[in-house]
Amino acid sequence: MISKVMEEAINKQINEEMFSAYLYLSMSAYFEKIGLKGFANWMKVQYEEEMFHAMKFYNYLLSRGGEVKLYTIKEPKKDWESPLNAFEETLEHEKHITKCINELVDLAEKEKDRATFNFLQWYIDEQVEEEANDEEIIAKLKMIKDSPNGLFMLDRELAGRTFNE
Ligand code: OFO
Repeated sequence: MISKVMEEAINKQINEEMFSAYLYLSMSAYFEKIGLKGFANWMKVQYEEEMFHAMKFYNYLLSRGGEVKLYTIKEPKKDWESPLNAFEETLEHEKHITKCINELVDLAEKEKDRATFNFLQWYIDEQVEEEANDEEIIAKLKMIKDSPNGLFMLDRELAGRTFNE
C-alpha cells in the first residue's frame, strides 16, 4: 500500500499531466487557426502523449491501493505570438515537468518507496526525450526565421508525427 504522502504527490502529478494535455490541445487549436495543420497535428499527438502520462500515473496509483483524486484543471492560454513562441513556451513547460518528476523521485527515496522509485524511471527517460524534441523544433524554427517556404516544409514534416507510447 502506497503512503498518503506519496499518494497526494502522485495525484498532484496527474493534474500536472492533464494540464500539459490541455495546454498542448490549446496549442493545437492555435496552429489550426493560423493554418499550420502539420504543427496542429504534432501538438495533438503531444496532447495524446500527455493523457497517456496522466493515465499511467492513475493506473499505477490504483494498482498500489491508492485513492485517485482529480483536481481542477487550470485553463490554458489560447494564443501565442508565433510558432517559435509556442515551442519556447512548450520547452519551458517541459522543464517545469522535469522538475516535478525529479521532486517525485526525491520523495520516493525519502519515503523508501522502491516501487514508486522504479516506476518513475520511465518518466525520467521520457522527459529527456520531450525536452530534446522541443529543442530540435526550436532550432529549426530559428533557422527558418521568416521564410514561408521553410515554415511550409517544417509543417509538412510535423504532419507525419503519430502517437506511439
Ligand atoms: Fe510533457 O511530459 Fe508529461 O507532462
